[in-house]
Order: sequence, then C-alpha cells, then structure tokens
Amino acid sequence: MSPPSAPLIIHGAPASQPSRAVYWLCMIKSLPFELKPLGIDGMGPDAPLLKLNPAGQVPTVEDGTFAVYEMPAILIYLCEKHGWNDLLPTDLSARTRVHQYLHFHHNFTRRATLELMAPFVTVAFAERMKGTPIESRISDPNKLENGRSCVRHVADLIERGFFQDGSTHLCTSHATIADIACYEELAQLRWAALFDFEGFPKIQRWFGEMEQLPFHDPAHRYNTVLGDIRTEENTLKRFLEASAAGVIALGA
Ligand SMILES: N[C@@H](CCC(=O)N[C@@H](CS)C(=O)NCC(=O)O)C(=O)O
Repeated sequence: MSPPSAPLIIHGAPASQPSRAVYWLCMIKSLPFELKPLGIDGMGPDAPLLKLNPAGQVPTVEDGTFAVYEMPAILIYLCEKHGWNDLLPTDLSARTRVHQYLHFHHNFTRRATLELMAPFVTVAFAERMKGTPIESRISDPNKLENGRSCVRHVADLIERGFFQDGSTHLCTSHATIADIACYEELAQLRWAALFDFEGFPKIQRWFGEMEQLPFHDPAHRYNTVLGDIRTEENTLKRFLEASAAGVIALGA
C-alpha cells in the first residue's frame, strides 16, 4: 500500500468515459491524484501501461505498488480503501444494487459509447485508423440511427429498471459510484448533440441531480469544449484542443 502522501496515479484520458468516472470520484472526495495521459492524443497505450494492464486500456491506476484496472473495480477499491460509504453503501441491499448496476454497465450502458459516441469521435482519427474495425463503423451511413436505437434501448432499461420506488438516483436516494459510472456514458451524448433523452423523464431529472455534484464542470471540460460532433465533424484539432482543456481543468 502507498504511503498517505503518494498521490494516486491515474493512467487515463479526458476522452475516456471510465477514466472520467475515476478522476471525478477522486475530485468529489478530494483525493489527490496525478493523471498520466497517454501519447500525444491521450489514446495510445505505452510500454509502462502495458506492464500494468496487458490490454493497455485506461483507466488503470497505481496506488503505490498496487495497480488495478477496469473502472468498476477501481471505483470499488477506492471506496473500500477510503471508507466512502456514501458512494458505496454498507446496507446490503443498496450495495448489491450498486454491484448489480456495475455489472449491467458493461453489457448495456457501455454500448452508448461503442455504438453512438465512438463512431463520431473516431472520425478525428480516420487517417490513422484505416483498416481497423472502427473504420468500418465510421463509414456506416446509418451510424446515427443505429447508435440512437441502441441508446434508446439502454435508456429504456435504465428508466424502467433503476430509480426504484421513486428514487432520484439509480440505486438509492443519493449518488453512488453506479451513478458516476452511468453518467459518464450517457451525459456525453447530450453535449455531443447525439441524443437528447426526450421521453426519459427520470434520466433527465437525474442529469440535473448529477450536475450538482462537486467538480462536475471541470471533470467534464473535455465534453463541453468538444461540443457538438454530430452537425460539425470532429477533427484531430478539435479532439486535441478539447483533451488539452480537459487536462488543464483538472490541474486547476
Ligand atoms: N472495461 C474497461 C473499458 C476500458 C476502455 O474501453 N478503455 C478505452 C478508453 S475509453 C481504451 O483504453 N481504449 C484504448 C485501447 O483499447 O487500446 C473499463 O471499464 O475500464
């Protein structure tokens, strides 16, 4: 375990939804951290990261000599280590609801990025990514409609399956790490002008609740600077400027 003074190292990037979940949690709880962005555009794995995480993905965190990857595992680790019981409740049923959501997340909510956000973001890398599977999604003429249909399905499952008993948040009456994880996938679609959540009143009300959490704005500076990538095509310049703004906002 690390000495108390050593800041957590987060290998991550502002453009990465699970990375934002990890550093927003740290900001909410005033836990010092150092963000290690990857490569020039923050997206390519480097050799030190590959040693910690064979998939080379972000987020991966280093807490002294202990390293952990996969966003839900990181969020749970930090809550358990620091006793953040508000964000990971000790009550068995509330805690189980949080775990339930975090398992649901990988197969459902995460698709909001893979099917809708990523095809519009990765346009910026079209030249670099020729021949990769992502390239085929970029050229899909139905990418907006297909992505929206996927998100509509996920939003419907969340609207009907969570917010139980009139709760304002996914699993309990206040924000937990489930809300943070989910928010990073869904809220980005509004700033990017890809999906407006019309017809999902519980999710819309919940967006308003989540915006009140500490450090919401600096944690999402990448998204607000990037803005609409549906009517204005994303470019490498836009992506890099938004990523840089996202990193600067964290320093401030
Ligand atoms: N299941 C992982 C997903 C991580 C992930 O998809 N990371 C992306 C960025 S958002 C990444 O590192 N992509 C680069 C790569 O796969 O090489 C988690 O929850 O942490």
